[in-house]
Amino acid sequence: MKVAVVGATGMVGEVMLKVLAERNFPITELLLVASERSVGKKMTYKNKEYTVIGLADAVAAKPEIAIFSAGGDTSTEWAPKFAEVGTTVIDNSSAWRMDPTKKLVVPEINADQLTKEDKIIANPNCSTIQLVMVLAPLHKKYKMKRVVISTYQSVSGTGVKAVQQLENEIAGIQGEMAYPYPIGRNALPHCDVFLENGYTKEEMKLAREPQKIFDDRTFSITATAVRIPTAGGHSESVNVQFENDFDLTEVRKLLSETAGVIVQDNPDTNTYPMPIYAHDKDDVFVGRIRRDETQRNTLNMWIVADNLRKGAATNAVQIGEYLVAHNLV
Ligand code: A2P
Ligand code: 11C
Repeated sequence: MKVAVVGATGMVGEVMLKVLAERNFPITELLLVASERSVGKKMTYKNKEYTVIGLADAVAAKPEIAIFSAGGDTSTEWAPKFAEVGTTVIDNSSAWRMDPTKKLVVPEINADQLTKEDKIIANPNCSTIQLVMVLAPLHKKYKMKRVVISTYQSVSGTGVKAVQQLENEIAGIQGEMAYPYPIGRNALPHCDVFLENGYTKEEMKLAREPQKIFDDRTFSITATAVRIPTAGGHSESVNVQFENDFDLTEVRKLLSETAGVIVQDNPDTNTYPMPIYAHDKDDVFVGRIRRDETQRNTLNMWIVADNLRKGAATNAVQIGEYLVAHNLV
C-alpha cells in the first residue's frame, strides 16, 4: 500500500508512525505530510529517512490510504481532494464524524459497515472510543437506556502546547498558556469550546458519537468533561442504566471476553485502571465494576485508555488494517 500520514510531525502523527511500524502495516511507499512549515524536514520510519512533503504533492502521488491527524480545517479542505483521486481517507479530526454520508468507525464494533465506496472514514473522539469499547457488549446483552459520564482527561488530548504548559508549571517556569487557567494542581471542567446549550463540544461528542457508532438512538448519554493534570491517558466514571437486569459476575466475564478490553477489578488488591498503566497500551481498561445501589438495573464503572493510542492512532490504523484485509482499498 502507498500510505500517506497527514500531520506526521504532530503529536498523534508521531504515535501513528509508531503504531504503523509496530503492527507492520503493509506499506510499500510512505508519504509523510505536514504543513508548509515542515516541508523538507527529515523524519525516520523503521530506520529509513523520509522528507516531509506538502498536501498538494501528496494528493498528486495518489496514495491508496491517507491517515489524517492535522486538525479539522485541514481535513475539511483536503480529505475530499484525496478522495477525488481515489484515496481512502481515515480522518482523526471531528470534521466528518457527524456527517450522515460518512461512517464513524470503531473496528471492533462497526467496521462491517465499510464498503469500497467509503472514501472518507471518520475516527471517533478519543473519549468516545474507550467508552463504546466497554459499552458495546453490555448494550448488546442488557440494552442501555441512559448513560451518565464524567471524564478526567489528560493534557495530551489538547496538544503539544498543553503538555508544555503542564511541564512548565511543574518546573516553575512562566510560559505560554494553552488553558485559561493553571492546569497543575487544578481540574478544569472545560474540554474544547463551550456551545450555546452550556455544554462543551467534547461533552456533545460523547453524547452523540456513540449513538451513531451503535446506529441506535434509543439510549441517551449526558456528560461532564474535565481536564486534569495527567500527561497522557483519559479516565471516565460511567453510570449506565439498562432495560434489563444484569449479574455482576456475568458483566465481568462478558467484558473480559471482549477483544481490546481488559478488566482490572479487585478491591482486595487495590486493582483498578489508572492512566499510568494504560500508557502506551492499545487496550481499554475497565474496573470498579459495581452495582449502583440507588437505581434498578444500573452499573458503575471506571474506564481508562491511552487517548493517543486506542483513542486516536491505533483505532485509525485498525481501520486501515480492516480495509486492507477485506480488499476495500
Ligand atoms: P506542522 O508540524 O508542519 O505544523 P499537533 O496536533 O501536534 O499540533 O499536530 C498537528 C499536525 O498537523 C502537525 O503535523 C502539523 O504540521 C499538521 N498541520 C497543521 N496545519 C496543517 C496544514 N494547514 N496543512 C498540513 N498539515 C498541517
Ligand atoms: C481532548 N478529545 O482530549 C480531545 C482531543 O475531537 O478529536 C481530540 C479532539 C477530537 O481534548
